Amino acid sequence: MSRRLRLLFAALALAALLWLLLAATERFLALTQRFLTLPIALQWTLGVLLGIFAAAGLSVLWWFLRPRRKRRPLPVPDRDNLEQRIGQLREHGADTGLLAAELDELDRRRRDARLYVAVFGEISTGKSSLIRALAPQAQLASDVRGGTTRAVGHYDSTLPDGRSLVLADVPGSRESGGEAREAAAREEALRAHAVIYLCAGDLTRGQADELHWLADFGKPLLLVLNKADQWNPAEREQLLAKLRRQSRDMASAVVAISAGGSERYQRQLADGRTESVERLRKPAIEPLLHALSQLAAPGAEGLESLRESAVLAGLHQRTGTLEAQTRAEQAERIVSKYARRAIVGAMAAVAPGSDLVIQGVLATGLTRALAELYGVKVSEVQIEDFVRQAKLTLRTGSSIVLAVAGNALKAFPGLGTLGGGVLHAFAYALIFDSMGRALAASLAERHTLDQDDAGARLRELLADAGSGRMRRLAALTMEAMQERAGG
Ligand SMILES: Nc1nc2c(ncn2[C@@H]2O[C@H](COP(=O)(O)OP(=O)(O)OP(=O)(O)O)[C@@H](O)[C@H]2O)c(=O)[nH]1
Ligand SMILES: [Mg+2]
Repeated sequence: MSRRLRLLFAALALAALLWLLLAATERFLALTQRFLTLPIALQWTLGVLLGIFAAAGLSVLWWFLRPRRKRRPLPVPDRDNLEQRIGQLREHGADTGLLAAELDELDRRRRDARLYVAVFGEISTGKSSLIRALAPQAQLASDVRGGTTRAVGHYDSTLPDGRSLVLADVPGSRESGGEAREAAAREEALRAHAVIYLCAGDLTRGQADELHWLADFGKPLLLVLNKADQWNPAEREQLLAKLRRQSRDMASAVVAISAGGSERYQRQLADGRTESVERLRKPAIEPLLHALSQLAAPGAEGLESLRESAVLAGLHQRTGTLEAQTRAEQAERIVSKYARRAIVGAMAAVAPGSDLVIQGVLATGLTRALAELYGVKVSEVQIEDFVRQAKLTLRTGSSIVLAVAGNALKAFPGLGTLGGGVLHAFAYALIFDSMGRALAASLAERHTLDQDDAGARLRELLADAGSGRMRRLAALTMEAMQERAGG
């Protein structure tokens, strides 16, 4: 758009605005005049109503613009309840060693009463270098290559105010393929009383997420910009201001430091040759020491309850994951058991070429067993409905199931040697496996027997001929048929 045209539009908009303003003023004056002519009683009523209206408007505005309260940490589970859940998992054969060890470590550190501070951040932000600056006697590896620190290490350090700390050096996060090390780093961060979050520039999306994650657990945090030597003072201030905005309500202080690290330079030798030398950069960490003193002021005991809450909240999540995994494994065993029974039933009752019909008793038993596993209450009517629906689905999907089974027979020649009826046997393995998996997934996600959801999953699974799945079902069919022949 040309400049002239833009000017014209601006002038027109201004004129329209002025006209609106005039009209509004005129209207306001006219209304005031009419208001004054009203009887006193009516003036009061109208005045009060207008007052209420204005107050309501203002409070809505305040609600939108009010300063946001501090982030609320995740709810903390009750320890007894957590121990009970872990005990139940153990009874079901789950490996709860790590969860129990976490609880032991929680108690050990409480008795120990030392102040733990974890240095956390992405790979190569200078965590190990910072610990070397804070604990000069410590032996730590650091390197330009990311992923230098492979395991959590603890180092004793003393602050200038005489307070002693245990610093935890952890593997850097967000290393590709380093998921297990990252999980170890996160667990250590939750175990510490406070966390120094190290970055070396403004926060990426992933780093901001990490910071939020720590803050959600109620961790006392310092956000520290390392490698400050790489920026000039103006850039550094700009970065710090941005980091303060990004970490509002989360970090109790944001400071810039230079942890040191090493640098290479070329040295001129007397004979004219040059050689490359590595030397340690001098650390400059005063602002951090100051912030750390303030953060550590309440001492290990003062920060213990926050630490305990964070560890328990972390354990609650890990227990939940293990519960889901254990239930999924149990569901798998149930599904296999019923699929096997369906195969055996098919061999006994189905003549080759006859239609596929879901064996009602088995389907009902499968549904009931899975509902019980997922703690979902289902009535007989609901189960009957589900089985009826599954039968209908199968009636229209029979040809697909038989086609999938036929292909499996070609893909696994071993199946063919089992003789007549194997096509139907495999079809029933596929049907019960699909029904069980559809139900289990739906129950796990919805916590109720949702016919539509389970039905949709069933239709999808009946047609799923993934090679891993086919191999598993072929093995199951073979096993069941051989067992039947043998026994
Ligand atoms: N310029 C500069 N470089 C630094 C500073 N601190 C550390 N470095 C360099 O950054 C690189 C990584 O340092 P490390 O201490 O290994 O970093 P880290 O966070 O422990 O790395 P991982 O253990 O791999 O996650 C090394 O090359 C250090 O020399 C600093 O203050 N300034
Ligand atoms: Mg390191």
